[in-house]
Amino acid sequence: MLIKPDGVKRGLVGEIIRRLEMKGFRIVRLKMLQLTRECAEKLYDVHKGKSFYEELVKFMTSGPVVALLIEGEEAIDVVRTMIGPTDGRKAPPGTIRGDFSTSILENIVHAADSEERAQYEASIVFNPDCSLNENPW
Ligand code: FUP
Repeated sequence: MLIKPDGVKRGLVGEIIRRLEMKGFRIVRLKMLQLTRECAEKLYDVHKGKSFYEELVKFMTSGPVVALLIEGEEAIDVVRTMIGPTDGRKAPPGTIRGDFSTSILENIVHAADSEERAQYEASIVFNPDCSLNENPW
């Protein structure tokens, strides 16, 4: 899971981690980093060529993000339910996006949608080469 630049800027890191922990998930790795363009592109490889791709990569590299590796019962499906649908305007209240976003692009969080993707994404965000500056502050 990633807390995106808007989530970090708006001071929602604690609230998001609180929700995950209250639910019963374990945070097994956690890192703040600013993604390099190359790594943001790898992260969103499936969207390459789409109309919003450039804007998405720009946004994801615009500030620090928080990367979380989460463990727990059916973590992928349950976390996806907790974050809600992509568009913050359509995400129901009670979901992270539904409670904190009115945008499809700036939607606070990302969560992997399969175990394979979770492994792929973790290998990117926890790789020191993907961090523009080990201490973005
Ligand atoms: P999700 O799995 O809910 O994060 O959504 P997607 O993989 O479909 O999209 C990834 C990101 O691309 C979104 F978080 C924001 C961006 N996006 C847009 O900006 N516009 C769109 O129409 C679709 C996605």
